[in-house]
Amino acid sequence: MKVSILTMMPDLFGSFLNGPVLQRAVRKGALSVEIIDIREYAPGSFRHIDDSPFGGGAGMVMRCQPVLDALRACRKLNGSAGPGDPGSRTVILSPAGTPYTQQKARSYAKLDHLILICGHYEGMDARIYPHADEQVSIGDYVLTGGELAAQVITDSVARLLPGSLRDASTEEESFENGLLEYPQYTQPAVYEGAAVPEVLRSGDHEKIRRWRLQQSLLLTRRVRPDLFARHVLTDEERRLLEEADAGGDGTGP
Ligand code: 6GU
Repeated sequence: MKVSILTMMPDLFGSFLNGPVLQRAVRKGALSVEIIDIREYAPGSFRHIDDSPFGGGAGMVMRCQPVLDALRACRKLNGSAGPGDPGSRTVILSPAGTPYTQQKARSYAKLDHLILICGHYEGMDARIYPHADEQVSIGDYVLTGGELAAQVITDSVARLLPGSLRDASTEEESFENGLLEYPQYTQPAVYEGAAVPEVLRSGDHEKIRRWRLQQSLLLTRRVRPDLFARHVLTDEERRLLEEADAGGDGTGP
């Protein structure tokens, strides 16, 4: 797939593009990333891409013309159509967007072309938004611009592409089943008096599976009650929780 990132700050992407997951996906031919400098679409000697808002107020607003000319050029170059095109999606990054989730990452990973538009300043001219499919936010805090959000999204999509990761480990990790991931341990078996749970050294794969699932459930209930409330418990999961609440460790019969 191709990810096109429209930004006024192309320099912020240098080291990001050279990171291991992206490089691996690019080498495997699963991904290409293109950075488009919106400023190159602002004509004239000032090349101003922002202006003061109608109606007054502080700050600057991104102008329609440079953003939309950059978007149209990007679509033409990649053979993508506008909103509603099933193979491509145009996303404006904004703290006022809908929350970004693993589910969205999975749906973006199926696209041929993902276009990310980085917002800046106090926002964009409202006439830009209908040219995109959606607005997305990466969390309830305000960033100076959408560039970090574009990197977050590109990273989370790239690692889902076939061949990006060394092993096929994306199915068991946090969020994929609606739960946080269980705790992991490696050598040594005892570090500064802290021992690895005995069950993990038992070699009993079924016991280990149950213990991990139980730990996932307990962790999610404790630190993410919102996720836990949305999770539909299987019979086994209900049993494992009851057992834990009664003092068991998930390794019983
Ligand atoms: Cl996508 N952009 C900005 N500027 N701030 C954010 C955000 C995006 N998501 C959370 N905060």
